[in-house]
Amino acid sequence: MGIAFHTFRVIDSHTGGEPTRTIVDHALELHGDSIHTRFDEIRTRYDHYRRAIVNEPRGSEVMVGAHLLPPVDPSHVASVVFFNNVGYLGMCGHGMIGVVETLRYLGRIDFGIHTFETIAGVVEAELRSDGRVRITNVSSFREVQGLSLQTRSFGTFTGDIAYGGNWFFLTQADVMQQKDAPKQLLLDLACELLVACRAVLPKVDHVELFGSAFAPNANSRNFVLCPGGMYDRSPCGTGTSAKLACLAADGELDENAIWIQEGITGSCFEASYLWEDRGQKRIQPTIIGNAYVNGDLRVVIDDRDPFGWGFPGMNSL
Ligand code: PYC
Repeated sequence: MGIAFHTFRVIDSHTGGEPTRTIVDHALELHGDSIHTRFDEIRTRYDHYRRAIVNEPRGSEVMVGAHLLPPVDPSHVASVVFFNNVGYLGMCGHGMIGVVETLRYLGRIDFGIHTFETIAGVVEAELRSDGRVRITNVSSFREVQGLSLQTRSFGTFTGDIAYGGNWFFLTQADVMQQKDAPKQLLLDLACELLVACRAVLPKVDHVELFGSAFAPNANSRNFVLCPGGMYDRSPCGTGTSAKLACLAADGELDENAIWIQEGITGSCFEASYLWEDRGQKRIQPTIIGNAYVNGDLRVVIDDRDPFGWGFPGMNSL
């Protein structure tokens, strides 16, 4: 009896320590005439690709995946649909920087400005000659200011809810002042905050804890909990955008001023914003970071393998 194998190519990269695995050559049959209808098709008919590349045993809960697809509107380079161990992301800042570096590695783009369709909107990316990537993210804003949340084990925290391509609850946390605070403690705190926040606003899917920076020149250090229960190793592009929206709304950061956001592993993004609508306090954030390609792999799925398409049934927090 012949054995059937499915194969496709993925390029691995990391951005400030946070991995992105981009599927670069698969042939999904998508018929939708917008990124949203195509996304519905991916979610309902091709979810096994997500599980296969980011879930165990081939992937891990830390990994973010990206479907690199032909653009709906040919003036863009590609459509990109980001996903993780439990579902899909409207946008992903570190992931977009990884996708741009991946396209450079493949020789598919040159230095300069390129645009991409994402579920959250069109994102502009500049591949710079200094090796860094600048992305201009989707419109970002603060929705709720000064929300107090009671956690089960850590007391009450007051913070903001803001959008930066994904939804965040952002708060200062004293424990972030400890350079070596155990990651499990930060995860436990952030998970309790996410549960409390979702009881009020179920659309929030990330939590961002803040403290003072340790990296030279950085303005602040964060710890970002992602929906699948793992933390972002980078300073999180959409989380940094949400932070900028809060700073702008509070008058704490001027248009075009540079904000250096340090992540929990010490890697940094350089960020700034332009007002999109000053009255509505909506901003257009810019994030600069760099990614490195660290794998060029052919995924093999053996039809006999019960976990070839990844472990099913992992749940979001
Ligand atoms: O960089 O935007 C980001 C991100 C979202 C989830 C993980 N990274």
